[in-house]
Amino acid sequence: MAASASSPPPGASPDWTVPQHWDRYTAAEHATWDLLFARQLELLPGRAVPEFLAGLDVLRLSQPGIPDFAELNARLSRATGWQVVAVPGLVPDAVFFDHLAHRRFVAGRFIRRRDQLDYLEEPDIFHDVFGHVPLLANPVFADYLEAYGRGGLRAEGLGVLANLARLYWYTVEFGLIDTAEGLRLYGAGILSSHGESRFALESASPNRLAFDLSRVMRTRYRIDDYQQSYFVIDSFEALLAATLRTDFAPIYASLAGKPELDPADVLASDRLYTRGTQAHARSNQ
Ligand code: HBI
Ligand code: FE
Repeated sequence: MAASASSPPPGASPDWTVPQHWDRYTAAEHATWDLLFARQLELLPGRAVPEFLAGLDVLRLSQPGIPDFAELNARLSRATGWQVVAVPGLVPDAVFFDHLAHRRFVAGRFIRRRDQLDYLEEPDIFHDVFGHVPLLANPVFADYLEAYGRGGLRAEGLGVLANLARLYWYTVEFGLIDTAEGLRLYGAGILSSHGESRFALESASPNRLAFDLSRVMRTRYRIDDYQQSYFVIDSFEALLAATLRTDFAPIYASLAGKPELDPADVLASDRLYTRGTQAHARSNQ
C-alpha cells in the first residue's frame, strides 16, 4: 500500500511533507468538503464512538469548508501534541511510521472529485482529516497511534510490515468498538464512508470478531470493497495495552508457524459477535 519510490516527489521536503496551500482551495472544493461532511453528520450520531463525535467538536471541524491545518494544529497540538502535515499522497512505510512516531499525522491535501464521492482509491483530505483526526484529540487513541508508529519503525528490520499493516487496517482504518449502547464505529475508513458507516454495523454480510492481536496480524484484507470481517475492541485502553508490548518479536515468532487467513475466514477459536453471510462479497464477485 505504500508508495514505491523512496525519494520524495518534486516540491516535497525530504520527509515528504508539502505546504497545504489552504488559500488555493476553490469554492467548489470547499463545497465538496461541506457535502461530504453533512452526509456523514446525518449518519454518525448513534453509530460513531462518542469520542469521535467529541473530537469533531474539540477540533471545531463543524466549521464550513476544508480545514486550514495551521488553525487545526493550534487546537490539536494543545489537546494531545499531535499535528496534521500535508503530503502529496501515499508515502513509503518508513516515512509514514516515522511521522506517526513523532505525533505527525500525514494527510493528503487534495479532495476527491464529485464523481468520486462514494469511492476513491487513494486517501484524500476528507478521509484523512474527517476520518482520522478527531480521534487524535483523544489522549488514549493518540498514545496508541504513536506506539503504532514506533512499532512500525522497529518492525522495519524484521520483515513483518505486512502483519503490522493488517493491525493498522483492522483498527485505525476499519475498527469497531463495543460500548454499553452496542457496537460503534471508530475506524477512519468506515467513518469517512457513507455506505460503509451503515454496512459495518447493520449488514448481515460481514463477520464481526473480537479483536485479538495475532489473529488480526494473520488476516488479509480487501482494499477494493467493504470489509468481509470487522474486529471489535472493548476500549481504546485495551487496544493500547495489547500493543504497548516493548516488542512484537514473540508475536511475530508465533505467526511464522501459522497460515495466513482470508478476510472472510472464521476460526473455532474466534470470539464471534456476528458470523456473516458474505452475501455482499458474493454479489460483487
Ligand atoms: N501514506 N499518506 C499515507 N497515508 C497512509 O495511511 C499510509 C501511507 N503509507 C503507508 C500506509 N498508510 C500503510 O501501509 C501503513 O500500514 C504502513
Ligand atoms: Fe486512512
